[in-house]
Amino acid sequence: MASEIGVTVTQHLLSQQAQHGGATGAFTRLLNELILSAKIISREVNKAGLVEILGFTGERNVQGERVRKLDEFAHDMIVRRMEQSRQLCVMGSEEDADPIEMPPHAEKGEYVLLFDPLDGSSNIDANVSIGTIFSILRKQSQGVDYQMGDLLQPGFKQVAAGYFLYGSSTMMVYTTGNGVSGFTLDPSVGEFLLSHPQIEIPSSGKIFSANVGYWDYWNEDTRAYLDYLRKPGPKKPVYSCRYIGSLVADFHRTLLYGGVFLYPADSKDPRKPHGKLRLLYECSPLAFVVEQAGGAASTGKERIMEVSPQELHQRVPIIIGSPEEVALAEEFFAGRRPRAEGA
Ligand code: P6P
Repeated sequence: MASEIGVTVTQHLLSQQAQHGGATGAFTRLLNELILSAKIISREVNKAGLVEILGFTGERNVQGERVRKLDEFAHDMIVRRMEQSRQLCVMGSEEDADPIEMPPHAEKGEYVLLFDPLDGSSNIDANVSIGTIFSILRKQSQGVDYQMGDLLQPGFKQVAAGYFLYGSSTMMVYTTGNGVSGFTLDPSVGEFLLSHPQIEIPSSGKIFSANVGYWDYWNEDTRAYLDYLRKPGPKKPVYSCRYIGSLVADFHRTLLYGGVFLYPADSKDPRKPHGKLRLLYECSPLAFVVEQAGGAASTGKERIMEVSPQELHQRVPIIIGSPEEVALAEEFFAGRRPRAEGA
C-alpha cells in the first residue's frame, strides 16, 4: 500500500484498517495509545539531562539490573495508558517478573502486549539513543481471562511489532505483516509523519555489530563466523564493526544500512547461557520487522519466529539482519565453513 511521505501514523493506521474489512478499530485504538505513551516518553527522555530524572531508583528489576528512573517512568506510563485502552487481556514487560493483569473492573480486550519499555537504558547518562520495543499478539484462550499460553506464542503469531527510537529524532518503525513503515516525530506538531515508506533491508551489507569484548566467551562457530567476516578476501567486502550497546539503535542501523547484528550465546554468565536478549519482547518483534523488510533472524540453529516460548523472560541467541549474512551465519553454526577461494 503506497502512502505519501508526511502522512500521519494515525492516517496510515486508518488506511490499513480500512483494508481489513470488518475491522472494529480495536487494533487502531490500541496502537494509538502506545503511540501517545511513546510521545510522552520521548518528551521525558529528551529532557532527562535537564531534569533530576537520571540516576537510580535504588530498586532492581526482574533481571537484577538497577532500575533507572526513566525505565520505571516508561514502564508505568505504558501500563497506565494501555490499561485504559480496553483492548488488552494481559501485558508482559521486561520490568515486571509476572504478567501484568488488567485492573479488576477494567474492560478487557482480545490483544496481548509484550514490551521492553526502555531498552538500552544503561546508556541514558551518555545520551546514547534508546528505545521501546513492542509485540502485539491476539488472545488465543477462551473466556475473558488470559492464560499463560496467550503470552507464550511463537513470533509468527504476532499481529504487529515494532519499536520507538529516541535518538537525534524520535522514530516509530512498525509492521502489521504488510511491509515495514517508518515515521519521524515532528515535535512542533506532536505527530509521527511517514518518513520511510516500505523499508527494505539491503540483501547484504558491510557492517557487523557484536560485542567483541566477549570473544573469549563465544563458541568456536561464532568466532569462526566473525573471523571470516572481518578478514579481507577476494570478492568479499571489507566489513566494519559498529556496536552501540543499545539494541534498538544497533538494529535500526542494520535495518537501514544492511549487515548483521548478533548477540550470540556466551559462557560469560552461567545464568545466561543463551545470551542476554529476551525472546518475547526483544528478539521476536525485531525478527518480525526484519523479515517483513526482506531480512532474516535466527538463533543460529532456527528461525527466531518459530522458537516456541517456554517462559516470559526467556533469552535466545540472535543473529539478525541482511539475508546473506544471516544465511552465512547459519552455515557456520551448522559447522560448515566456506571453501577457501579458488580451492
Ligand atoms: P552488552 C542494553 O542493556 C541491552 O539490553 C541491549 O540494548 C543491548 O543490545 C545489550 O544489552 C548490550 O549488552 O552485554 O553488549 O553490554
